[in-house]
Amino acid sequence: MNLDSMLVQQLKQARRIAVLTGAGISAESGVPTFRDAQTGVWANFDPDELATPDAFRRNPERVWTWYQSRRDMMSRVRPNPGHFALAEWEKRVDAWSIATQNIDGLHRMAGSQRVYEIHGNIHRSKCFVENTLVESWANDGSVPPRCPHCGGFIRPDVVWFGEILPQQEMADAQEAALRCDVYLSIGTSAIVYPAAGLPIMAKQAGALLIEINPDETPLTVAADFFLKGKSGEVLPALVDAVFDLVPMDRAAN
Ligand code: BJW
Repeated sequence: MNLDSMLVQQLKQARRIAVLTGAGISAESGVPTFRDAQTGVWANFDPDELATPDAFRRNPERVWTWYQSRRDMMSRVRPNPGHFALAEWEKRVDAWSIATQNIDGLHRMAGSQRVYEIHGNIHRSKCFVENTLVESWANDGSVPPRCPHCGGFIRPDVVWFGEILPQQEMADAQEAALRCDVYLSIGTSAIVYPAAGLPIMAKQAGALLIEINPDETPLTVAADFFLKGKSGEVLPALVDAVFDLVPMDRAAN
């Protein structure tokens, strides 16, 4: 892969790196993105019917069942070379964090340590009434299951449209954006806010902004470097170039 030597030099000097990831980084693991015209989740399902608090109030059984099938699918997928490259990069810089919009848990599974899950995690559940995490519940056939504490419905611990993002995770993600030398936006269409504001925040605070995506996004005009391609191919090549690795070195670690 042809990588700009100026870019590689700047990345070699970077001490503080912050990352935003979106569905695209998990695409090569087999998790569908949201806005692909053919295979995207929202090409086949209406977010107003499935991914808002009102949708859950209107039809909790449908929403729970839909998330259950996505949870089953996400339980079977594994990290891809893009996730592993980021985990490798984290070990080699002073300050590093990933703010991910993904709910699949694949960054942690790949070994990344500092991960802010700003849209939640599908493998966790919480009470719709009390908004507290629920670890286990009676298997009495109720769909959705009921909170053992208050009897309210249990829902997936993900962030739906119109909902506030988890405050601590978002505050940490914002701080990382404001303090980094380099900000990487990877595999996101950069249209869902407030996540999409993070790369711009970083750029305005003086960071070098790099975008990795097969397609241009609204962020591309602001990026200092746009690396067109799949993250599972671009990221391993980038890590190899920045740390003078041959692919075997990375695989061996
Ligand atoms: C590859 C690849 C490969 C493919 N390698 N790349 C300001 C302005 C306008 C609107 C708003 C605003 N502030 C708030 C809003 C409303 C709303 C919003 O942003 N709407 C937009 C659609 C306009 N935001 C919210 O409601 C948020 N809450 C909020 O702001 O609260 C405060 C508030 C409340 C009320 C009023 C005002 C303020 C919450 C947003 C929650 C988003 N939830 C979802 C669902 C999560 C659960 C689930 O999975 O079911 O999160 S929606 C969906 O979109 C999911 C994603 O995390 C999110 C972002 O999508 P992502 O990851 O970018 O995926 P795609 O598919 O869009 O893009 C994939 C990219 O990958 C593409 O570019 C491909 O090219 C690329 N790609 N293969 C690398 N191999």
